[in-house]
Amino acid sequence: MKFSKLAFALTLAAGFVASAAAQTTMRISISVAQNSHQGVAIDTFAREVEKRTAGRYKIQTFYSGSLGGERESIEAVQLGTQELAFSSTGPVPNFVPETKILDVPFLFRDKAHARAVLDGPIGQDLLTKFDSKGFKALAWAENGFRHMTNSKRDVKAPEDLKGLKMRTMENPVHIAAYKGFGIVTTPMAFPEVFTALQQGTVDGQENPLSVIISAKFDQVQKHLTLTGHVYSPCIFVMNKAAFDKLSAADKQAFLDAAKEGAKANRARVDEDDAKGVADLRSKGMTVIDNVDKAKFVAALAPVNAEFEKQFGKANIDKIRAVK
Ligand code: EAX
Repeated sequence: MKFSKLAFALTLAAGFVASAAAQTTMRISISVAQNSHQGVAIDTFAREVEKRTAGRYKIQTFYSGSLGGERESIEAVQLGTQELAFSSTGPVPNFVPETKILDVPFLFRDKAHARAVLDGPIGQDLLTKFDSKGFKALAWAENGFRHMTNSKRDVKAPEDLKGLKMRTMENPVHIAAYKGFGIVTTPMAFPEVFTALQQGTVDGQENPLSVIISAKFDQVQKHLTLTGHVYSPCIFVMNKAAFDKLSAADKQAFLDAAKEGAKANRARVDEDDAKGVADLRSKGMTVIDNVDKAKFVAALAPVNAEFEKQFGKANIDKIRAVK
């Protein structure tokens, strides 16, 4: 009797320990809808973390800015009130200034170039810059090449952008660049953008096809131009202390899960880019898909000269030179 009681108590205790471990829950959020390139990223990440840690870690996923916009989530991760976030680099320079260079317009030739830079020494070195700011940056992922939409007119040449009131991300590089086009810039968190477009607070916004589609901006924007004016990276960030607490094997599991998330995310961006224009046309948008890119590049020459001064021409050239 005594023995079985002890055995029972031990079983209970073991069960308690096991279930306590299984109950380590962490949160990750995105500002866009679940049915998106970012939803795929965090859903894959959550599944992979659970699988790779045998269920000891559970990742709760939050979508559509339900825990706040990107700046707020990154802030929460830095403070440790939220363990993880997946975000575009839009608000990231406010926390890790070294990442600013990635948002320079017309820096990347195409997605393959951007991915090679982010996955190569330059991108991997940038990930380490998060450490001293209270973050562990797990992996780069992707938002995609950004394009302009508005409710006023077809934008066929850079002059057509002059005077358009556009929502921008809370990113100093974007704001400076779009002012260079003559755009009236209105920085705003993403969760407010749909309503701002609907109510005419702003005329337009710019985002990759993946975001335009998942946010249903076609319902409130008529004109889309494939300017591809800037590549928008995304990143998995984790609270540094929360990461440091993991065992070595679990750290690796989180890093690998983020890589899997990034892979699924990039594949979805490719899919959205392939189908996006036809999809948005079928929903009534006018799509200008044949702009003279060189004219847009030329319009930003003075701003780009500023960026070269600010970030170092050598650093910009080093990124451009990656094959
Ligand atoms: O990360 O704020 C933005 O325009 C971002 O591209 C969007 O939230 C997806």
